[in-house]
Amino acid sequence: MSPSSSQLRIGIVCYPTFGGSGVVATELGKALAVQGHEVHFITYNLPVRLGSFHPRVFYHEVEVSKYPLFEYPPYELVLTSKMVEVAQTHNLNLLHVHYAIPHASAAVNAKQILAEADLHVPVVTTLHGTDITLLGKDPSFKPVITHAINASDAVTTVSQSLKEDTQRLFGVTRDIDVVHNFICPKHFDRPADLEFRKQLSPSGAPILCHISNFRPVKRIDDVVKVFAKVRAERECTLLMVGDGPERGNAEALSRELGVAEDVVFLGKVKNPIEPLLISDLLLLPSETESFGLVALEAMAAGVPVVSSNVGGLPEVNAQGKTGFLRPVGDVEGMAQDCLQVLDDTRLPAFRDQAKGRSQLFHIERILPQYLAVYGRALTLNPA
Ligand code: GMT
Repeated sequence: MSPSSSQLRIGIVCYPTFGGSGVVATELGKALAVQGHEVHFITYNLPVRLGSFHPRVFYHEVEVSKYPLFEYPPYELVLTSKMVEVAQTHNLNLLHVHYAIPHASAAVNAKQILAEADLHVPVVTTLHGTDITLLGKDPSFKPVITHAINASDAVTTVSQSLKEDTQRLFGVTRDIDVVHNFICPKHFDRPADLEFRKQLSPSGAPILCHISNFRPVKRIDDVVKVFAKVRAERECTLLMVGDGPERGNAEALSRELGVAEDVVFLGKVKNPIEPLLISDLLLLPSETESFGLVALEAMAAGVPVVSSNVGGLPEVNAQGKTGFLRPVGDVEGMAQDCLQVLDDTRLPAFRDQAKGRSQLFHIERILPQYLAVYGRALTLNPA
């Protein structure tokens, strides 16, 4: 039986942190294992969403030595060696790497080393966004990212918009498959923690929520400014979930704008579903967003989204149905949109439409698309 038609042994490389790319990679790996494939995560820390034991899932830690000569520890090289070792030991059929730098470039190097030992392991690269839209603008990475994209056996992007950005910024002409990010609806099938909601909003006033890594690209100041305008019109609470470099500024701004009493900074949480289940609206005014996984997660929790209209967000958030979209920085417009969504007579329809649309991104629709990409990469590289 050819590997493309049987159960596969797949190496998955991702960032193990809270970011969307790591979440997508981890949930994909778990879903592949449920289908009977063997999945080997290769990364420097246990992925946050991996959690407890899953049958057919293995974790291989990449440890960089602290040799004093290394002012900059060579993580990419150690990762490459680890991929080679895991591929040889577990007879991997395929490497699926998430994020171009350094994962895709390490993988194409590993593939070459393995080929010298007559082991043919195709590389599937999934581009997630900042690897293209932010790092792609940095000339110091460009040759390496371009090579990694061209030398991969298959490349996927998480939105049509990111595919176009990749072609434009890197002059890439090769085939790229768009495979949208996904949700596992069963994760959302649980009751909201009403005690938690009551603590945040004792009067029952709406809760607006923002979840991110608080990096400049998320425009955290806009979140606070939009909230201040909405708060001037009606009682509400802002729940800020996550942490990062912009948190201090956002805390200061909420004091400056006189809304600090109604803003709760929760910090990092392992899983955003709990705060989403007690929220009425997600605010995502990002500067760029290749997909906006958190917007999809909000929708799956029945929470409408007010977002910017950049990147892949229009592929997720449907104008006037699951929420609204505005140009980056349109704080006034976003505040108006929030008030419309939160209108008691309209909110239930927005909630239903958000949940309904999220089903288009059901893992059961997306997983076969990845398997089709794997199948093609394997056909190009017969063992
Ligand atoms: O948003 C971030 O800064 C994290 C980053 C990541 O690498 O995890 O997110 C990117 O990948 C996500 C998963 O595919 C996408 O949903 C996010 O839109 C994308 N972030 C940006 O494009 C800014």
